[in-house]
Amino acid sequence: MKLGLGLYKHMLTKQNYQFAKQCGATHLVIHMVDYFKQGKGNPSDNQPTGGDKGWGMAGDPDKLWSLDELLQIKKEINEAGLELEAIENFDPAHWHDVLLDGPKKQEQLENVKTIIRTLGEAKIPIMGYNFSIAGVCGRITGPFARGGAMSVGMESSDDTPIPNGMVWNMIYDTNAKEGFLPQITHEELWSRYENFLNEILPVAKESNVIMALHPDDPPLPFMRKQPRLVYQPEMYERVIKINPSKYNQFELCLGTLAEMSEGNVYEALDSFTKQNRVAYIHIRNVKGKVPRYYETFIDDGDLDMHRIIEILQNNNYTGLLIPDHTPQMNCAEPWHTGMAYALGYLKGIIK
Ligand SMILES: [Mn+2]
Repeated sequence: MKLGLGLYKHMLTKQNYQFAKQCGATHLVIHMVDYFKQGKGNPSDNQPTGGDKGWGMAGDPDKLWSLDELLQIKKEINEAGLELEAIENFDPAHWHDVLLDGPKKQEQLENVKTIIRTLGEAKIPIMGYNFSIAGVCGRITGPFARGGAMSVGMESSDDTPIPNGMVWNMIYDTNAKEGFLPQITHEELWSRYENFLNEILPVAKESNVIMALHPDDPPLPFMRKQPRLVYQPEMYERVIKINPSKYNQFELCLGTLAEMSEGNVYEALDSFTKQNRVAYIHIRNVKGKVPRYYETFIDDGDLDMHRIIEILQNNNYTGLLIPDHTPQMNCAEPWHTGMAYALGYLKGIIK
């Protein structure tokens, strides 16, 4: 297996590539969407959380990621001695009506296809995504981790409706008419997803880009009055059933799986890696399950990291493993020390 690091858009710098290399990472996952435009409520040295306005503004709807831009980033990453393995998450500005079944759906499905073809041309092997209307929302920040380290958790579900113009916890239209997104059923969400997968996977195959689905975090049946897609491990089976293409894979988030009320993380990991459905893995630890859980240091939660690495080694998993989120350590560089700690711990176990 390969050990890597995920970097947010504002962290795509030579210094951070060197930092990753110094931690023993060989591969990077990068974000091209900037989640850190919502002001000082969400410091840029932590994972994005945000209040009822979410993570702030989505990107430019008329500007898809260009081949030149991706090649330049890839070149700088390669110069630091690393490989670019995946891009994580589409920009709501480019595909909001695919999620919402809105008037621009066809046009935006073409956006997604263009993006996948661009990744293919840049030889970036994986596109991670999250097919979610509410996105990663409803969490709180507090001194929940060991030693009072600031961390993220959940203490109750968030049932506030999502205003028009917002999806996946970002605002894509500041002039949207008053009111809220209509409530839909789980079946309607699966039907939108099925349509998306069947449109996109042939392009993914032509472009040799694997599509990797993140589960819903936090994994409750509904968040902000909208249904969630994959909120129990077994629901990933339905994803494969819809379309068995080998380009249809998972961005398996072990922390999210641990937060789920049913199923068994180890069995799910064993089964999905044996079926070659795991494009890459988010690894982090957590105490508790929805609707009440807290993110912890990697060695301090409910998940047994030795057991996880053992499953991956037994199944000859050759994909990438990256730390997901970590608590913030009290020092000048809370994000970096958290990541260095997680990477060092994982490297030790793997060895
Ligand atoms: Mn994750």
